[in-house]
Amino acid sequence: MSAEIMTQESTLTSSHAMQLEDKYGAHNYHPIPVVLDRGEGVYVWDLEGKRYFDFLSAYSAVNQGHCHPRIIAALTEQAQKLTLTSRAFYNSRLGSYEKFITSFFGYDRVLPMNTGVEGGETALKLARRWAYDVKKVPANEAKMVFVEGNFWGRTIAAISSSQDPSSTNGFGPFVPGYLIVPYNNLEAIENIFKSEPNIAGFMFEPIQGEAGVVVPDEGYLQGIRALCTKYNVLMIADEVQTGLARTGKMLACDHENVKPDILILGKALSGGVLPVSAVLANDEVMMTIHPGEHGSTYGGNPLACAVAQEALQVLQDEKLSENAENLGVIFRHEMNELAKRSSLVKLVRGKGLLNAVVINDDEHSQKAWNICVRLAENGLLAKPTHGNIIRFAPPLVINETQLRECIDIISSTILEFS
Ligand code: IF1
Repeated sequence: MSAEIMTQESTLTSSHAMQLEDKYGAHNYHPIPVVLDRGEGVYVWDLEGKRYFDFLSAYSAVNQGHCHPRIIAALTEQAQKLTLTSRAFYNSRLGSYEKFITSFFGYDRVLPMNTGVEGGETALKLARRWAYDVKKVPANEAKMVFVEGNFWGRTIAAISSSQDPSSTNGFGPFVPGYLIVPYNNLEAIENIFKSEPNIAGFMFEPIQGEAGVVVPDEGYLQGIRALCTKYNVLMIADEVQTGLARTGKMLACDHENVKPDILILGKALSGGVLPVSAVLANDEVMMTIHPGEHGSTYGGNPLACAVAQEALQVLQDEKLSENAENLGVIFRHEMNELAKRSSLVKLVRGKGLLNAVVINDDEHSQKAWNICVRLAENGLLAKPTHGNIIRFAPPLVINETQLRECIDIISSTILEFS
């Protein structure tokens, strides 16, 4: 690195870093004005050395905590040996990783990809191909059912199922063959399954993340499972955000003991170290795709395999589901106590350590944003979704002492605005 750049790197200030992003980067985000430079466990530090509790966890991608030593060790060891071969050849990590992850979640096979939305696209292609080859749906007639309020990424196929103008405006035309039903409504699902014979799959989030941590009624997941089985429709669980111990179980579907036909994982599958996603299914579905019909340059690369296997092992070894379950109960209880003292707290909802506080204000008001800016000043990072909903999702390695310190920060900050 040249002396000039080294000098620049060592004296870079947050305001300069923000100016650089503003001047040279696309304006496809509106970040909270904090420039993060280092992360360890539940903490991140900005360029001036100020420490924060991370209560967003990169949208549940660092469930194991920032820069987990075991995951970093797996990364650095593999990175010095072999990082990428493409799937034109076998590699020494993929088969053992595939055996590990299919056993871990109880499926016959896995199709390794990179991002969560690639996982969703893969599930969509698998469902359609299964519909034509197994369910015998007429060519190009396969339908997919999604739910209102869904979010599974930013590609054209993903936003084609969205009703959110900020996701869809100016990006049409959209993918055909999609049907939309209300979330948390089993009757609506049965009605559409009865009326439409060519449905390939029903894709849903067990808890809707981006919609604002929307938790469905008890029994919703079992109801979906029963209806998908009854009407021969693939149950496709998008656990990119809810999976991997976040909601207090290894998978959110585990809360109702249901097993989807296609499981989509991402985010924390790599512990926040590099993009890794995976689609799991049994042979009847997975073997409908043949050589050369799907994949990606990086899908199943040896570096991703090494990291993902260690990231999963860490979740299990450190009992992060149990920790999320136990600390989530404390968090929601204390937020409900806060609601008794502040009319700003309209509603508290979530499972495990995926929680949200609905601020009692118009969705378009700046209040939730201003609370998050103030939280940052008070040493805790969070960001609103859909205007007035603040998501609180710390790394699952957080301990009770740290959680209670964060509860104090959140409570005192919200009371400042009350
Ligand atoms: C951004 C939101 C969260 C997801 C679920 C698939 C994906 C996501 C349930 C796609 C991704 C990310 C996208 C990220 C911010 C974040 C997000 F606010 F955008 F909506 F978490 F709620 N399924 N969610 O939540 O995974 O392709 O991104 O790896 O776009 O800024 P991806």
